[in-house]
Amino acid sequence: MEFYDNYEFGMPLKEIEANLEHWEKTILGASTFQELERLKADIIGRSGVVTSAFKLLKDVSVDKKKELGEKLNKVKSAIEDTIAQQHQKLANYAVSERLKNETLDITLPVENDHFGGLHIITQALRKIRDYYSARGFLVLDGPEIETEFYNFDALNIPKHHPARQSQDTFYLKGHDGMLLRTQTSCVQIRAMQKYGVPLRMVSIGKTYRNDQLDATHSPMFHQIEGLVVDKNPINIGHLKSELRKFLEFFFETDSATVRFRPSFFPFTEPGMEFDCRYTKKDGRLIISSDGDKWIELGGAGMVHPNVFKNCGVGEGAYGFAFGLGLDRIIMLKYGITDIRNLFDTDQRWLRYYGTCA
Ligand code: FA5
Repeated sequence: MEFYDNYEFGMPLKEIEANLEHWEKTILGASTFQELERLKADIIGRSGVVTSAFKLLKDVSVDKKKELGEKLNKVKSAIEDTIAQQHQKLANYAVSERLKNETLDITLPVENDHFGGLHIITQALRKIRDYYSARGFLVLDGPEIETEFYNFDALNIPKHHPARQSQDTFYLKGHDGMLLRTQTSCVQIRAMQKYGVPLRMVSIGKTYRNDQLDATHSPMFHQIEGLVVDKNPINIGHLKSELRKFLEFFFETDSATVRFRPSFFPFTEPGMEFDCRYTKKDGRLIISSDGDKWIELGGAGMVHPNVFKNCGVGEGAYGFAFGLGLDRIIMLKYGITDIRNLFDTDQRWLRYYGTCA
């Protein structure tokens, strides 16, 4: 059955194209950011009509795939442009309304005695930096605006990899090959180029992905990257023990159990994801070897030989790398169920988590 006329598996392309004008009109009529976000999610979001149509392309004959893919991409970029246009219009309107109505009486007395403090992300980030620094790791920063070489090529991520598409990566308009880094793994490459082997480093910082904002995903989030390389053999046992020690430190427990599951990252061989045992108590998650459940925490693996080659590290190097989402482990530790809370400015919430003094 042809995708073009296939009504059984969602909205067919013909109907998508016919709907474009209507969608554009609706978008240009959106009067709030929420309405705009909802339209974006419904049309080009993760489960949006257009995204679902893209997924159907895999069942289409090869020669049709190119033609239909191009048509769908045209619709998608028209929708993206219209959303951006309306977003700008709403933003301009909001600013001018605010300026019209805003008056500030600086003679009013201060109503409370709360002063700013460190956000829990900053607190966690500093604690983790201190932990690794005390254990002899270099704590390194890397640029958030990266090149395709450091974010993808040097990490052995091939040109056709889906993560490279603009659906996942924010590219910088007018700056060919420049992007907002999607992972802190690029700092591994910079570090090996600069310091060579042996090397023990971590890097913690902001990363960006074109992900729809929801309870567990944010377009900007933080990652922790670790790398240990040496000329002497290093094996998966070292990796497991390193992760266990870190989890015991971060979750303030003296018994964490780590388990590996095979997974694929182009820059590791073998690659794996790691889980940790836990139990739930009073709505909070307690990491413990006695736990009856497993929670997934991040990705890891032995450094792929191509990565060593791409960094100019000679033969005979061994090493492991790991990566975790900092926001996610903070959420687990404090029982926070929505990542958006981390980026809100609700004073009551911030005070509860010890962020305001
Ligand atoms: C990576 O990014 C790999 N660089 C990790 C790695 C490093 C593997 C070294 C092997 C060796 P992944 O795409 O799975 O892997 O992301 C790692 C973590 O980032 C996830 O487990 C998750 O906790 C977090 N994460 C990913 N996307 C988001 C998002 N949109 N919002 C919040 N956290 C996210």
